[in-house]
Amino acid sequence: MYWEKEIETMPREELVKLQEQRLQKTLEQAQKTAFYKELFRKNHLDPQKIKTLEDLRNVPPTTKEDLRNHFPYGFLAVPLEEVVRLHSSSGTTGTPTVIYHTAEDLEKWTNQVARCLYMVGVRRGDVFQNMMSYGLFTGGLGMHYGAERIGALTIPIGPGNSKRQIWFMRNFKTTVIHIIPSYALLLASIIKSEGLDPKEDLYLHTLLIGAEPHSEETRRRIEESFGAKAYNSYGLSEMNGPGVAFECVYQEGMHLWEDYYYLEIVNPETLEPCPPGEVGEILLTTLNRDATPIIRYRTRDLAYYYEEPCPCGRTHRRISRIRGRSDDMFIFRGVNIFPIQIEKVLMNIPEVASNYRIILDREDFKDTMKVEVEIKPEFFFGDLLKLERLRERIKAELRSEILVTPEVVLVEPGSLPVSEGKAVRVIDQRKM
Ligand code: ADP
Ligand code: K
Repeated sequence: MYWEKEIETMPREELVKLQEQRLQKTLEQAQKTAFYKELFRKNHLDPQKIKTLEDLRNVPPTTKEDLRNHFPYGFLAVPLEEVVRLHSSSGTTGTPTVIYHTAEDLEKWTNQVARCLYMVGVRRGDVFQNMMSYGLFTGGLGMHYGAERIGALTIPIGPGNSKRQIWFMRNFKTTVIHIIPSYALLLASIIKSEGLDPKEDLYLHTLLIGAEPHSEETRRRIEESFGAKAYNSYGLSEMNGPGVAFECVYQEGMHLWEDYYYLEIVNPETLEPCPPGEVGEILLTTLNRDATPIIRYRTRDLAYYYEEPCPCGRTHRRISRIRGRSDDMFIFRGVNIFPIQIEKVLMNIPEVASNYRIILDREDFKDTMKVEVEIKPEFFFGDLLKLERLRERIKAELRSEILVTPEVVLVEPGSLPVSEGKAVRVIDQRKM
């Protein structure tokens, strides 16, 4: 039932000791990076005096902006010859945030993912179809190696092309899939439209769902449609990717692997620690990685942690489902998007007036994005054909920035509501 019993069920006092030991290593590595060397100096911090996790609270948190501003090598702690792979966060263009891995880092990440999969019953003999995108996105390769480590037959099919997915699932008798929750519901409806019953005509026992927020109700619907178990999987590329926290078979919170990360949940305004049960921002410190140490990373993800031990016997603390984000990033079909990316594109197009809004919705289990754009009067009341070309151009430029194609609607100047306070740009009507 455990992949690594000793570590997974380690008494908490020992676990904390292990964390403190590994923190030393992280700080040592951090000192080799341009970014942290400067941060310690500026804040008069002597990393050798940071012994406990309490001391760590004196170190200012690291943000995504920091990672971006110190592109490409500001966070690199090993000689480039030791780096064997890099990954980068999805949905953000311009300067990416890059995470480097040594061979040993990858080995540890593989183990971390294997631990998650084993926990929910994936075994040798399973057929694992990975419907997450391969490439820079960590959901593909990250899960892939973990599944192979367990010995499951792993199919690196990637996302999309539902008919092909279904063909593979039927012909190779797929038992486990890794999938974005919104796509899981869509896939179930496509299976039904092919005249098949996802409960009877497939061989699935487990779905691993992650990369975007979803509710307990969505999970139940997924489980009912497929007649299989669905487990919540949380991760982010800055902290490796999948494998950061994962549900056990009790499906009540996700175990965050504390031998890999130091977990803090803080008030996003004051950065004061939150008590168990109170929602705050997740801050993570890497404890088991050499190439890219990151200290107190502001994930912007909101969740709370459980204090009670889990009946499964694992001692690593559980976090709740992600309740939302403390910034304005939204996640559309698994891709992270900041409204500012859309704004940047629109404001570069001379015909576009100053107001726009983004409407997210869900139709037939499929997420939709509509961008309504006010057009300057001299262009709006002109040639219809020109207007249609303008619409196509806006669509194409948005696509190249955010990597998904929204529906674009051009509207009369002054027709979109203006808010009195902070502009409301994103209207999210998707029920989680
Ligand atoms: P990934 O490549 O794993 O999507 P990214 O760094 O692109 O990693 O995106 C990570 C973000 O995706 C997280 O910070 C979080 O906002 C969101 N996310 C990932 N997994 C989940 C999950 N299980 N529930 C809710 N949100 C999630
Ligand atoms: K994501």
